[in-house]
Amino acid sequence: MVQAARGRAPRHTPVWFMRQAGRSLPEYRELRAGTNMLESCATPELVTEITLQPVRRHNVDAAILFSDIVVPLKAIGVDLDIVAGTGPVVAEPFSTRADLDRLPELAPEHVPYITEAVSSLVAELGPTPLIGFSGAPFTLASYLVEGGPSKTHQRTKAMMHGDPQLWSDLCARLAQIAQTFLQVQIDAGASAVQLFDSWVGALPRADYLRFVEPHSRAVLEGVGDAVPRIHFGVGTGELLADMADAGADVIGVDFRVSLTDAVQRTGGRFAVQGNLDPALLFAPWQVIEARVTQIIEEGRSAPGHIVNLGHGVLPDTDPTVLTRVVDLVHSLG
Ligand code: 1CP
Repeated sequence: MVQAARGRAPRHTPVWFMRQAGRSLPEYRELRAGTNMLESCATPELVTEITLQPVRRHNVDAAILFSDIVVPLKAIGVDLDIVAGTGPVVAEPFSTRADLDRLPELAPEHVPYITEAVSSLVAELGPTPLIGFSGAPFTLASYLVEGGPSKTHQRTKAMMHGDPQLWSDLCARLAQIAQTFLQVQIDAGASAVQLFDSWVGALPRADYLRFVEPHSRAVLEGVGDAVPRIHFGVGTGELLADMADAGADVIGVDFRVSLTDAVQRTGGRFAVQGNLDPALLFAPWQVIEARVTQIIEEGRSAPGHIVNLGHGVLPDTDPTVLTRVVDLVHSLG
């Protein structure tokens, strides 16, 4: 996985799945029963076991730390919870300059359980790389400003355009938090990192360049190139070149853009990750097989290709299908 991310030719095309740990696995549901999500994320033994489950079961080529993008926000004292079936919910959404006072800088001491979980995982995983991650400033800001998941991002866009200085100061603080959160995971032994700007596809390109790119760049350039950096968003076909240029080594591609187009749009200079539609895992096997084969073919035009979904595993996915996809990718060489 790391070889592919660096644009070198690995022995075989690597594969892992966003949200590979989680509700699609019965062993996860069993382990999580009775423990709330944020509590689980702060318990290194649970994090370690949940992170390892999909590696054991599917034989994927990378583990991703079991955590959440709001974990560092909770760690610095933001009053938020992860509500089952909804996602992150912020008790008092951010709207004014005074709210910045509720967002102190993140220090490694705020997240000792992350250092502990990553260190224990690196020891357990042996040669399998561990991917660390963080939410990107825009996606984190969206949860803080909207107060929870949003389809329209209306309050976020209103702040961005209505008070650009406040927006910029908020994102600069979130960039510090994201960079530190990634650095903690790198320092503890993560082999790669992924910056999730899941919802930034909601923006037109001009707004991305003006209001978001400088902050995401600060995060990616801030962590440097000690480990490969994957930059991912959903619905970002129009932003791929800019997201790649923001300081990524690998560009995450959702399922709306073909890998051929993604490679062309990023000038053939970046490794790509993706782009199987998670919903397609519910289709007959022949359909999945044909699509995976095509994605691997198209990925050969990039300097490196990591097979993944275009977004996270859907909760009611049959996990045996995921294992079959891994076997197929490995058999295709
Ligand atoms: O296996 C893995 O991929 C590691 C675990 C992981 C990751 C990478 C979780 C566990 N969350 C995340 C990142 C994350 N969290 C993202 C970026 C990835 C993406 O786009 O999917 C985002 C947007 C969130 C926010 C979030 N947390 C949501 C989405 C809500 C929305 O806005 O639509 C949800 C549902 C959560 C809760 C969550 N995070 C993770 C799990 C297993 C769960 C479900 C917890 C539960 O309810 O029991």
